[in-house]
Amino acid sequence: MVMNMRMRKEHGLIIAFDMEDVDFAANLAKDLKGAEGNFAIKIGRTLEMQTGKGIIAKIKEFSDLPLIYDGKIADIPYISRKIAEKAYDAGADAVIVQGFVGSDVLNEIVDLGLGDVIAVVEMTHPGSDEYIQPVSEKIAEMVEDIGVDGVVLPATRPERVKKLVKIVKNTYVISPGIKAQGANPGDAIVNGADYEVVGRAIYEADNPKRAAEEIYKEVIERCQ
Ligand code: NUP
Repeated sequence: MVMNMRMRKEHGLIIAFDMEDVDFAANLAKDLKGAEGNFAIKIGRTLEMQTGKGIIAKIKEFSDLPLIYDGKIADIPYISRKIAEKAYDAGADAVIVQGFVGSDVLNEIVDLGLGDVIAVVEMTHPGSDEYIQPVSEKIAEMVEDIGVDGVVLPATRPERVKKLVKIVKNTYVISPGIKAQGANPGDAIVNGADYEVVGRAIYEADNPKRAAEEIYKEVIERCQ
C-alpha cells in the first residue's frame, strides 16, 4: 500500500507523463527520483491506456514523487466517483476533474476524502475561449466554495491566471501550456500560480532529466 502525499501550495514543476512507451516512462520516473528541484508527476490517459491503472502504482513507486492522475474526469457523479476511486486506489495522490460538470460531481469526489482533488477552471487551448472562458470565473467561485485542493489555470493566458488566482485563494494552482503550447517557463508562476506543468518539452528532450532540472531552475529564477 503506497502512502498518500498531499500537495502543498509551493513552487514546483509537474512533469506530464503523456508518452506511450511504458519502459521509457518507468526509466524517467527512476531518473527523476534523484533530480534537483521540487517535482511532481502527472499521468495522462495516453500513458494509462497502454497498461491500465497499474502504471500509476509503478510510476509512483519508481519516482517517489507526488502523483496526479489526469483523467480529466467529466461524467455523472456516480461514474466520476468510480473513476476517482480506482485512481486513488492505484496510488494517485490527486485526481484532475473538470470543473464545468458542476458541483455535484466535485462534491462526490471531495467527499471520498481519499486524496487531493484538482479542478480544471480554464483550459490552455484556443477552443477554451468558446465555451469555458465565459463561465470560468463562476467555475472558480464554485470550486473555491466546495474546497477543492487545487485548480488548473492556463499558462498560455497569464492575464487569466492573474485574474482567477484572486478567486481561488485557498487552493494551489497548477498551470500547463509551457513551451510546447507557447508559454514561457515562469509565465504562470509570476502571475500567482504555484506549479507549472511541462510535458513534451521534457519527455521529448534528448536528456529528459536534465531538461526537467533546467526548466525548473528557469521557473524558480523568474520568481526571484
Ligand atoms: O488546460 C489544460 N491544458 C493542458 O495542456 C489542462 C491540462 N491538464 N493540460 C495537460 O497538461 C495536458 O493534458 C498535458 O498532459 C499537459 C501539457 O503537456 P505539454 O503541452 O507540455 O506537452
